[in-house]
This record gives sequence, structure tokens and C-alpha cells, in this order.
Amino acid sequence: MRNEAQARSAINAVVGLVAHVDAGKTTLAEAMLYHAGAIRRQGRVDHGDAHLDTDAMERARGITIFSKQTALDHAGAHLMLLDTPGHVDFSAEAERTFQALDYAIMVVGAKDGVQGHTETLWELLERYGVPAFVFVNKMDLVDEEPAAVLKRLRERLSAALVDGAALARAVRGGAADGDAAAREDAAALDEAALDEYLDTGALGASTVRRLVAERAVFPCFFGSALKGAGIDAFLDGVASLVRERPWPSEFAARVYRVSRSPRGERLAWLKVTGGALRAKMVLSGVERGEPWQEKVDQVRRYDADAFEIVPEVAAGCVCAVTGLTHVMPGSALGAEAEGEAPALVPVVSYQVLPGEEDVTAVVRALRELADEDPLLAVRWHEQLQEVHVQLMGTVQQEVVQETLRERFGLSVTFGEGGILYRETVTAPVRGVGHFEPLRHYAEVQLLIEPGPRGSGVVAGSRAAEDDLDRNWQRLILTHVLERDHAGVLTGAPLTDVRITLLAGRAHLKHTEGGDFRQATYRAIRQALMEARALGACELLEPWYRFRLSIPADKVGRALADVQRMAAEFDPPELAGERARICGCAPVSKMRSYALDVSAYTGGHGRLALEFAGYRPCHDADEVITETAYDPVADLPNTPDSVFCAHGAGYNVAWDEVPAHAHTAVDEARLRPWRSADEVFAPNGSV
Ligand SMILES: Nc1nc2c(ncn2[C@@H]2O[C@H](COP(=O)(O)OP(=O)(O)OP(=O)(O)O)[C@@H](O)[C@H]2O)c(=O)[nH]1
Ligand SMILES: [Mg+2]
Repeated sequence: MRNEAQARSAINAVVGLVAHVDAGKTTLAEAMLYHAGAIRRQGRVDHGDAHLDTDAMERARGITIFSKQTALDHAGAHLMLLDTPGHVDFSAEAERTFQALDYAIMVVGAKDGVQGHTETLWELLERYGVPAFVFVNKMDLVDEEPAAVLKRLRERLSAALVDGAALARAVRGGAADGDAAAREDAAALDEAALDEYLDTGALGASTVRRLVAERAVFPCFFGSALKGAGIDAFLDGVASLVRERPWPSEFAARVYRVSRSPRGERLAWLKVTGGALRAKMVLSGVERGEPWQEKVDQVRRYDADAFEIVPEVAAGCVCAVTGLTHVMPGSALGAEAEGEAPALVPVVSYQVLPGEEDVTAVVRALRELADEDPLLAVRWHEQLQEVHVQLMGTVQQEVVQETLRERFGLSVTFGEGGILYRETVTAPVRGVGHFEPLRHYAEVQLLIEPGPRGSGVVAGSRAAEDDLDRNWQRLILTHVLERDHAGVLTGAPLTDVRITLLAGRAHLKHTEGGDFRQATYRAIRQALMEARALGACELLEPWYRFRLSIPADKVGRALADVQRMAAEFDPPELAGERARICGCAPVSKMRSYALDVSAYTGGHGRLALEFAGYRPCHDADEVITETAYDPVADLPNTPDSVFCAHGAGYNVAWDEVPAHAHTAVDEARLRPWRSADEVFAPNGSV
């Protein structure tokens, strides 16, 4: 490990290696560590002894599954490297790390070139605003000159790619052939830089670093990670072209990953983005409506599987901490702002078949895994005694299966995958829920309104605290946010709505813990039944963005296929022998298309798919008919209410409930809308 004097003078940068599977990220990380003197021997992924692919499943498969941290020091820069998995089944794990990156290294295989997944990741880097270096790897496998490869990459990735080695030399005042050209290329991409170049005939180092940091220029390097070619120039280039952001002094951090150590400790991996993180520091936050406060136990600096316990970590650095049980990947701590929802999410749900195993043990184990990867979204249907999880594909399925066996001694299989539908409303509707069996009492009135696509469920309140105590309001909003609510068309989860608490009532003596939960759930379902009666419920289905690359003579067949799939697409682009069709299509139509493509192109076609959000279902009527869901018969999700008369509770059908309600919504008394977070805040505005 570096000494502290070195650390203070060094520029800190968190740099992620990203690429499609097998591009050579782990091998490149290995080579960089070796050339920088951080490890004494370069391991090989193929020999199962790579420094970073430490997990047994990774070593057996020769792929990276979990992202890892390591660090090196080179020429005044302290680079914290995050190696990410490239397989699409683990792309959510890769995307999580994007939130921690100052820079990315996009690895492109010289022979494979830019693939569909490369473009997906490149666009994600743009979305997260991460500056990028490009490393063209496996140059030992092609005869092409770097200049020719660079020209091709400019067409596919970005016109702002420049020769990185020449640019780095130019920054250091180099005068070799090509250095001036690189400087000129870079200057041409930015107005202020061009002025500087025309005035002085040069570009200052800080200008070039700014261009890189602002994503105006992407320095591109060439080499072979396996043969160690081009690595020194790459390290010199990265070290001289990164700069450190100024970090605010107030503590802030973002959790980018959660995992378990081999000893079972829950590890939260985070990037400190303000102030410093210290051991024993008390942190607080709100997770899914639940406020929490906890003490950080150990702060650890990791290098692959090994770690060092440190008293504190400064802003700009990544670390892992123990002691935080509530944070999830993406959680914002301290002054950090809420992050965006991830783009790469699973859209196919699989039933977990427990076989001989005890189903409750399987659910418990899966919930523990979902605590690390919330995208698994474990769903337990009590009535049907069925467990469902969401997965990206069959390789992830194998990994979950193996993890259940190794960690929990459970052996399960999976059923066939099904599409994950969702439901929303297209018009505002009100709902009432009342729960009053003998010696219980709670009533809730709320409003459900359509929200923007992709916004999920947002909750807030307009009820006055004089009418309903703030603690009850908090409790009701917690119940709104604590789980998915089933829609009434097919029972699929409700999404893209804003749910506002309008009124409610508790009983001084009789309101107990679970009563508001019952009233809240029933109010939501009652509102959805009202929406259904108005024709204002809508079924949504996931869509894929696809990139289909095929031999040019197969374009007719491909076009006929995508048309049949109800796809929206751009006209085919022809380039020499190949054609490319890009567009969007329902997941339900396209999810097994890769096999067809492979068959009708004799293995020469490629289909890249990525989740493109939810849209109204193209065959909603058929899906609804086929599901044959009866929302009134779904008793755990009943839209009905329970009222009390003569000392006994009795059921009131959903359409009668508003007439029985004990509270009334008085428009004149409604307060301005406040988000759930404001209601939860200890001293927030009221
Ligand atoms: N010929 C050649 N092979 C290489 C080079 N770099 C990596 N490889 C090989 O490419 C394969 C994949 O390398 P990895 O480093 O595991 O690739 P990765 O991008 O980390 O893969 P994932 O983490 O699974 O996405 C291995 O067989 C490497 O030995 C190179 O420069 N030249
Ligand atoms: Mg790897």
C-alpha cells in the first residue's frame, strides 16, 4: 500500500473497466497492476489465477461475475480500478459501479470491434456523464494499423476519439510525428481550446485534462493486455490526462454495491463524494419509507479479496464498510443527491421450483440474495405457494442456483420464464380503505394519479396534521411504499403513479399496528377498481431496444420478422457485406429471437437487446383474457373494506365503501402536496 505522503500529493481517480464479455478487462487490469508494480506476477483468467477474478464461479467459467476493487500508483496518480463483468446477464452489476466512477476505460477487442453491448455501455457512460478512455485490446490478433482501427471506431462510437498516446505526449510537450496532429484533433472539438491553440500553437495540459473530463475528447489507446504491449504508454496516458474533481467538505457518499464477505458480514461498497467517511460515524437515511440510523463499523480499503482496515477515507475514494444493514445499491448518504433508477434491469420472471426443499427456507435465502441485488425482486405468492424472481438470463440463473447451493445448502431449479407486466392508471382516481374488525380501527382516503413513464410509485400527502397526526401519516406512506401493489387487470405490480394521502382516521384506543396497513392496501385496491370501472387501468409491457446485425442478403427476412413483432425501427443501414437494423420491440415478441437469427444467418447474425422501458401492452386484451385474473377473488389483495356494527365486523364490497366512509375529504382543508421524504423528515416543513 502507498504511504500517506504519496497519497496526499497524488491525484485520486476512480476508474472503471467496462466492455462486453471477453474483451479483456480483467486481463488489462492485471497488466496495469503488474506494469505499475502493484503486483509481482501477472495472473491469467484462463489459468484461474487472475488477481481479480477471485470467486470460484468466476474461475470455473473464466468470466467476471462480481465487480472488484484494486488500486495502483503511477506517475503521480492514484488510480482506484473497478473491474466490472461484461456478460449481459451481469450488466446490472456493471451499471451499479457507474455511479462511483470518475473515469471509465472502455475496452474494445481489436477483432470484435464495437458490439451491440459496447454501444449500450457507451450510451450509459453518456447518461451518467462519465469521461472515458478507450483501450483497443488484442492488437496481437490483427494486422491492422492503429490509425485504421481508430478511423473505424470514430464512425461507430464517437467522432471525438483521438490518439491518446500522442495526446498524452503532446501534454508533456512531446514533438514526435502525430503529436501535433493529436493536439489539433483535440483542439478542433472545443471552441475555447481551439482559440488557445490558434493563439499559442499549443494546448496546455490543464486544457486537455478539461476536454477529457468534460467528455469533449475520448483518448484512445492500443495494445495487448495479454502480451503486455502498449500498457506502459496507456498508464502514462491515463495518469497524465486525469484530474481530480474538487469535492465539497460536507460528508456525502453513494453506495454502489452491497455484498457479503466470506465471513457473512454485510458490506456496503461506496464512493465518498464529500468530506470524509470515518469508522464509527453515525449515518442516517430513509429506505423504502423506513427511516434508519446506524453506525459505520469498519472502513475497509479492498484490493480484490484482501482488505486493510483504515480509520477514514477521504472524498474521491472508494471503500467498503461494515455495519450498515439498511442501505441498498444506489443509496445516497449525507449530502449526496438521490440517484437515477438503473437502466439495465431484468424483464423476465422465473418461478423458482423448490423440489424437495422447504419453500420458506428458499424464500428466506432468496430474500437475502435480493438484499445484495434488489433487481432479483423476489415475489412470494402465499396463496399459490409460488416463488418468483427476476433474472437477466440463463447464466445469472446458474449463478443464483449455485449460490443457493453453496451458501444455503438449497438445491432448486427454475420454471420457464414469463414476461413481467406492470399496470398503471390513465386518469386520477380516489380510493377509500376502512379496517374495523372488533377492537381495531383505521381509515385511509387517497388519490392515485398517472405519473411519468418510468417514475415508479411516488407517495406524498395533502392531509392536514390537525386532522391526522403526522405519525399516522408517516405510517400510511410507509405502507404505500413498503411493497408492490397488485394491479386489478392481471395482478401485475402497479407503477408510474403518484399516490397522495388525502384523509384518514385513527381511533384513540383501538388502532393497532397492522390496521393502517390493511386500510392503506385496501384503499389502493379500491381506487384501482374505480379506475377499472372508468376504463382507466392500463397494462404495460417491457420493450427491448434491439440492434440486429446480419449479412446483407438476409435483410429481407430480418425486416419481415421485425415487422411481425410489432417493432418500431429505423431503415436498415448497409455497410459493405453487412446490414444493421435498430429499433424497439416488445420483449414478449423478441426474447427468443436470437436463436432464429443464429439459425437463418448460419451463425453470422448478432442480436443485442437491452431494456427500453415499459409501454402500453401491444396485445393487452389477449394477455388480460389469458391471465383470467379476478381482483375481487384475490383475497390477500382485496379491494373491499371491513366496517363494524353492533360489536361485529362485516365486509363491505368495494363499490359501497365510499358511501360508508367515516372521513370526508374537505378540499378547503387540503395542504400543498408534500413528498413522503418531507413527511418522514424529523423537522421537515408541514
Ligand atoms: N490474444 C489475446 N487474448 C487476450 C488479450 N487480452 C485478453 N485476452 C484473452 O481474452 C479472454 C478474456 O479475457 P478477460 O480478461 O477475462 O476478459 P473480460 O473482459 O474481463 O471478460 P468478462 O469479465 O467475463 O466480461 C481470455 O481468454 C484472455 O486470455 C490480448 O491482448 N490478446
Ligand atoms: Mg473480467
